[in-house]
Amino acid sequence: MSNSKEALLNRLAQCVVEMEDEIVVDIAKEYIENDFDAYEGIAKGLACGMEEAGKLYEEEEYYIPELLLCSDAMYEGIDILKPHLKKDDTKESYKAVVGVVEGDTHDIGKNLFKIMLETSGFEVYDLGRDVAPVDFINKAKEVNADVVGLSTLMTTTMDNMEVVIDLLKKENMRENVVVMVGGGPISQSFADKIGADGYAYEASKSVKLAKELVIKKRAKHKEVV
Ligand code: B12
Repeated sequence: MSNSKEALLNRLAQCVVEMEDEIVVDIAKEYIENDFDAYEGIAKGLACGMEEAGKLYEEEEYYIPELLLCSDAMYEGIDILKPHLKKDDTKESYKAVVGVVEGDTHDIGKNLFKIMLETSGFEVYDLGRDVAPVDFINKAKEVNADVVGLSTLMTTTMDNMEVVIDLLKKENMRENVVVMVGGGPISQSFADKIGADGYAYEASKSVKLAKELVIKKRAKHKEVV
């Protein structure tokens, strides 16, 4: 079989869809041995496979057990690719607090967002899933975070993003942090409505934006001081 980059990316995605948690390790190793970019392997290979698995669930071809096996395969692949991610050697240090909002336990997208931030030079504090609003605030305060990244996959929990933003305002912290939001039901218009700073449809597209927003915020802060 061809081992072009495109072919290997397709096979990484296919392994996730087909729950191949052993073969995915071999393909990921082959991908790295060919000197292909690990970041793309995750974003354009494994993550695409997980998105495809999500579609099969919606079409009732897959059920919960299949989905969990798909995510196992995705994480096996990530374990091989992650050590090969090129770290951004920026001199600036950036800190992000990330988590899935209260009531929601879907964390695959949040985990991808976290990996993308880490490769881009962010120090990431991951609060996990089903996180109470006050926990975001406390952690952001403790580490002096530049970014608070909120994820949710459910329409029933998306309003908890606004609760976090309101709490940041109440604690006089809103001007100091960039709030990024994302996940299935989130859109740019929802992000605008709740007063978030940034939204991205895909985790891989969000990191450049996160950095730009932090740089802008820091510059604004300097002007004020
Ligand atoms: C996998 C999955 C599960 C897994 C979750 C495993 C895990 N550890 O995450 C399991 C099987 C456990 C599960 C459980 C449930 N699920 Co479910 N699940 C899904 C499914 C099929 C795929 C989600 C996924 O992982 N996609 C792949 C990832 C890579 O995509 P993503 O999360 O969207 O992330 C990408 C972007 O959104 C973005 N992103 C994500 N977060 C962030 C954050 C920031 C800051 C940024 C910038 C970007 C970003 O970047 C990511 C990569 O590009 C979706 C349907 C779907 N197609 O989305 C339903 C879905 C989300 N689930 C749903 C439901 C209802 C449930 C349950 C309530 C079912 C039940 N009756 O028990 C429970 C949840 C219980 C709870 N309270 O949390 C519904 C939600 C409906 C709604 N109200 O909106 C959905 C939409 C299915 C449906 N159509 O009914 N689920």
